[in-house]
Amino acid sequence: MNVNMEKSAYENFKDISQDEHIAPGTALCSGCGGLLALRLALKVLGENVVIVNAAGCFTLLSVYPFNPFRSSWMYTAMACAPAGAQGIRDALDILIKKGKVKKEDDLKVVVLTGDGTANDIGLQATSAVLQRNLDFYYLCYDNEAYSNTGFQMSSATPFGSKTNTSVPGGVNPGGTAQKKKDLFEIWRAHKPPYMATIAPSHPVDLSNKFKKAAQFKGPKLFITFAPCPSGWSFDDSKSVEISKLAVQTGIWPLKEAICGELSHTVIPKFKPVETYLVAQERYDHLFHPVKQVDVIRVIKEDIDHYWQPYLGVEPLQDQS
Ligand SMILES: Cc1ncc(C[n+]2csc(CCOP(=O)(O)OP(=O)(O)O)c2C)c(N)n1
Ligand code: SF4
Repeated sequence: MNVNMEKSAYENFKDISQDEHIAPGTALCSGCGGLLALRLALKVLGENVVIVNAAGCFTLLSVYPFNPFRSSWMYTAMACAPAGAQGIRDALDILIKKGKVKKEDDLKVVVLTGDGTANDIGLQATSAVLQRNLDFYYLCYDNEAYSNTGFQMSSATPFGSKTNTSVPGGVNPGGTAQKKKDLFEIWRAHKPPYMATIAPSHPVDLSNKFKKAAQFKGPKLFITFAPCPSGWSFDDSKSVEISKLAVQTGIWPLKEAICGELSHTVIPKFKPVETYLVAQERYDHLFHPVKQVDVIRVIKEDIDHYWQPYLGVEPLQDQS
């Protein structure tokens, strides 16, 4: 496959379009990091888009009779957004073939889901469309829990954090005991043409990835870091700061895989991960009343284990 590796389309903030494809004043929380990522993504994708949105927080964007999008939008159950996308893609292809829709009026089909849908309840339908090589975008806003229903643990919830179903205390002072599922690698095993992780604090990186993805026919995955002031308990003005910390500490790698070939688009500064953890109340129990040294060490080791094969140095995080 020919990949256009020319000079990046976006070099700085000024290159990002001033056009807005989603209106302000929605029912989502102020400071929602996932919403910022969606807003930036739509600046690249444009108006000729149909969003297929599985049940979750973002379902509240379109509440009849109001709709903040310039584009089309369809609601599905958690389990079946990719199946909805398949139906829409097939219908568009048939209408274009019959001459009832002009080729230039074709729509990009974009599945929009939370991490609960992406990792758990909707995984089977996703695997099926990957195998069928459906031409679509998949944007998962990873707020690391089932937020819309009260912040319950999902399989994307990070080790050591607190959710309302993995409350620290008693025999489990460290909170969530399970490790986060690796959705990126699950997708990579299906060999889609384009996959990337993104973060709302890195809009130029995000924009370039959406631009690059447009060259590929087939499934295109985007997993965005999605700071959630309500569930993670931090001030809603701090979302971009927390997103930056996630990238700089190495806990949220910014990467892409083109036809399976992996590369990192930002090499972190490896700031101590504590700077990221202390900024959110969902990690308070790791520092008060007793510092959970063993849990913090595991979090640091996991960052090191992730990055060592690519950078070949150790330890990246101060293990003290
Ligand atoms: C099969 C099924 N189980 C449970 C629900 C209830 N439900 C609606 S939204 C939601 C949370 C979705 O979590 P996630 O995909 O992470 O998105 P977020 O809420 O974080 O935006 C749940 C559990 C549902 N709609 N369908
Ligand atoms: S609960 Fe979190 S993910 Fe949901 S709208 Fe609010 S900030 Fe966004």
